[in-house]
Amino acid sequence: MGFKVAVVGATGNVGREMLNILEERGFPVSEVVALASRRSQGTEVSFGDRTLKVKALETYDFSDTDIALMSAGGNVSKEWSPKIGKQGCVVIDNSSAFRTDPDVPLIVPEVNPDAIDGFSKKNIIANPNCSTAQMLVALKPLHDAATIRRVVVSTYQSVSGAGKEGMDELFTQTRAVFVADPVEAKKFTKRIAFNVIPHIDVFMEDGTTKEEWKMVAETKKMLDPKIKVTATCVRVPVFIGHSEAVNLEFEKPITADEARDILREAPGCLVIDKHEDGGYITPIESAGEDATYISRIREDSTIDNGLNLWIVSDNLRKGAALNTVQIAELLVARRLIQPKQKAA
Ligand code: 11C
Repeated sequence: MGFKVAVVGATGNVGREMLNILEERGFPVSEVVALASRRSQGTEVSFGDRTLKVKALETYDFSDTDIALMSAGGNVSKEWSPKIGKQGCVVIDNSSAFRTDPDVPLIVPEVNPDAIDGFSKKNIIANPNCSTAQMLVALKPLHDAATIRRVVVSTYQSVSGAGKEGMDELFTQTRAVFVADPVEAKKFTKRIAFNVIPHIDVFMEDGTTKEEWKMVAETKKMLDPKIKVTATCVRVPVFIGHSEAVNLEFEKPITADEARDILREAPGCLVIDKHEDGGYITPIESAGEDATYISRIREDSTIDNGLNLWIVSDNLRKGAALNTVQIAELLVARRLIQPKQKAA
């Protein structure tokens, strides 16, 4: 049994990673189609040892395609996902366009797999923001054990979250600093090389940024609407891997040792927490890996039932492409989708 899968936005950071992960995990495909906007038509992308020529999204007929993995930005998704869904192709969308739509499930398979059942209303499933996804992989088992009341999170987000242009800007600015050329900021609002920027996505009316708002709204939708969340999202000069310092207040007592034992058994989590030099994870070690890493697990004695954690993951994988492919795997495992074209 194989599915016809289209990757929309196949030339971007996340689109390329989706193709890698489909191949690496042996997702049952009958055919893989790489799509992007008309101006990328003809570009070549890799799928395992094969080369795919990119086709134009605008002229592609989705009627015999089973699954579309979308990573083409919010505006493209708003226009195309409903049309693709109406053609009977299930869209798994990596943008923020449909995440808060009550008729669109927002899924991290380790967190809320059962919520996928409602997908057929629009044939769209949303993939969360990268910083929320990795945080919830770690928080879900702790919430089940001791009920989280409040989350205070500060993020340290890599430039790849802003796409290839973000990565190019860090590289170019770093080189410019070394050769004493003028440093130009285009993608980011201030210089990112040898700096940090407390601003990701647009500002909201109350002074938070949309990235911070997403962490609140998506946590409530996927984990528990009662949890209070406050976030500060910061861009740092790291190419791949988002890090998060998380302070948690629980309803019930939970020790650091108990949390460590729970997280060691939890799906998708890998605990690296030795109380010695280097006994913790940094983003550079998470790049190219699937796990959500948890380090620096310790009690916070300034509040009742408080814990601190350091959570790191590859934002292009668990934060985006991997989670999208895992959602597709969930659809298949639960027999919620059948290939349109039967094998000959
Ligand atoms: C960043 N988290 O690091 C963003 C990228 O809503 O899917 C993903 C934006 C989103 O810039």
